[in-house]
Amino acid sequence: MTRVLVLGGTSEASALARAMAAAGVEAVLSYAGRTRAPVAQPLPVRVGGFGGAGGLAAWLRAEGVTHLVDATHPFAAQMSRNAVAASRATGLPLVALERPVWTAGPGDRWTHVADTDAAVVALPETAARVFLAIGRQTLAPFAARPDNMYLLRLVDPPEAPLPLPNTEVVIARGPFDMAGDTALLRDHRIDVIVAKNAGGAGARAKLDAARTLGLPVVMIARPAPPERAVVASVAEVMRWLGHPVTPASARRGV
Ligand code: 3Y8
Ligand code: NAP
Repeated sequence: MTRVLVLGGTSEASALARAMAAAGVEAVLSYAGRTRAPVAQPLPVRVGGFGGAGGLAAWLRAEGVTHLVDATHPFAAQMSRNAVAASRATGLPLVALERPVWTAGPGDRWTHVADTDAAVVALPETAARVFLAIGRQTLAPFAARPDNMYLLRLVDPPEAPLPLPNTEVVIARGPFDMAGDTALLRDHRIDVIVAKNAGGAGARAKLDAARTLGLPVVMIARPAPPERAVVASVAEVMRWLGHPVTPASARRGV
């Protein structure tokens, strides 16, 4: 009897949850509990950490899980490492659902940097209006440039004071679209965008808007993922689970 744990928190995980529910696969979707009200899901949901790789392995055993799917964000590196360790400890099969990196196209003005600290160094020398589209958890390094105005897009209103003196805050969950992101960049008179190479469609709009407006982008590379089996589509995960998506089920919108 198949029983799947999906480590979620991305639009791909939400799409996988819909396909599993439509196919009647027994599964649980897991969130870290980073946001106040995660998107509702058509599967049972659990929220919060497991207590490291050991806690995850214990949860998998206690819940009789047979398959583990890591559909977390490419920057959720610790969770992905724990999934590999728990898969080894329990002997359970693991596959990662990972979207391809974004690559620059004609007209894109990207500067690739290795991490957030390098992104700070890559900012313009003179004071600028910067769209920091990297969430809330990695803002502190930008306090080294208090002369900049930072536009922040957060999922929930900040509870603690922000580590940056000069900010404009927009509360939005995404996925985002071209019209909205173009207006955002224009309305806030943005000079440069800082983004994580998340991949996927959910946050790509700001890059297309930047190209249209001729704005430079500082693109933070993903942390190196651990060794594990990787697929790039929901259909491949469903096949891996032994529930191939058929044309009929595809018509049902899975
Ligand atoms: C809690 C689940 C869906 C989910 C939507 C995707 C699309 C929008 C792109 C920008 C970039 C950012 C941020 C972002 C994206 C989708 C997707 C994606 C980036 C939710 C979600 C959870 C989180 C956690 C949150 C982080 C933050 C990062 C905002 C739900 C909405 C900036 C990453 O306040 C906090 O602590 C927020 C933390 C981790 C990064 C950070 O360091 O602050 N995501 N995002 C998940 C959990 O609890 O397990 O609330 O419903 C999911 C989504 N985030 O179903 O369509 O790529 O899948 N999320 C980044 O990529 O840079 C926004 O603004 O352009
Ligand atoms: P992380 O740094 O890799 O993980 C830190 C700890 O958070 C993990 O060790 C685990 O705690 C817990 N955790 C993370 N994801 C979890 C999940 N799906 N279910 C249960 N526990 C989870 O993770 P993160 O970067 O903070 O990301 C947290 C969540 O936000 C993930 O669901 C991720 O998919 C989503 N997200 C992240 C980003 C991003 O930019 N980082 C972007 C979009 C969405 P224990 O060790 O206690 O188990």
